[in-house]
Amino acid sequence: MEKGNKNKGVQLVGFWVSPFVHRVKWGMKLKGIEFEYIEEDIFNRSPLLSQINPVTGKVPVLVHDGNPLPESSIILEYLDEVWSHAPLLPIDAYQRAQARFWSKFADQKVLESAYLSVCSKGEIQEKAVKDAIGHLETLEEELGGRRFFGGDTIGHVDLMMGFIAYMLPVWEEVAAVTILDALKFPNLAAWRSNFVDHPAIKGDLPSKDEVFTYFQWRREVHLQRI
Ligand SMILES: N[C@@H](CCC(=O)N[C@@H](CS)C(=O)NCC(=O)O)C(=O)O
Repeated sequence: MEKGNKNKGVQLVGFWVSPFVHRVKWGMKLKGIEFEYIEEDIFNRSPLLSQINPVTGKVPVLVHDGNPLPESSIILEYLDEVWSHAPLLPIDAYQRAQARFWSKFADQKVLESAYLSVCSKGEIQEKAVKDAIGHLETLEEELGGRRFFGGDTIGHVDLMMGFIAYMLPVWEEVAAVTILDALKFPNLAAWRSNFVDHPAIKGDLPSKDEVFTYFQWRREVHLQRI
């Protein structure tokens, strides 16, 4: 391994439709980090994944210089520390802490309720949709008229929210619900266009038809278990 070249020995183990994996891919593209992508079958875990992420067995896992690191938000922070150019998190400590707060909000509140609306029906689905809309109201206010949550450029919070831009519309279609109504959420609707039109994002989105088919199947599997 060549010393001093941070781009040597960078691998990302992922799954094509995972919103968590896309966050990391986009972060690496924004920073211009070269990496080898290794597709994993999450339904039939490979010995490699069991070896590099024995604790949760989930993707993404970044492998840098032979060192594995799971968890999308932690990987994004690691990218910022090792490849400090084009920072994803603000430099100011308070703003950085604020960004971490919103990233956690995206992960724990928005994503969970939005995904539950895909995997449920009846009252549970109604509540999930209501919760997701409530969380978007909070985000709409937080974003205001800014281009991105990161200001003029895509940052950590935008990457963590990225699923809203490209996956939520498909989830809404699969579940026959409306969560991000562009008339009700003009700031988020503008952000969504800015995000998906960004060169680092645009070229790295799975096809809508394939995403639709995948989540339609996921929905059926979940509904059969209820
Ligand atoms: N909190 C994790 C979530 C990762 C996650 O849930 N990954 C899914 C793919 S979308 C996975 O690997 N699932 C396989 C499993 O649960 O065994 C992160 O942000 O990286």
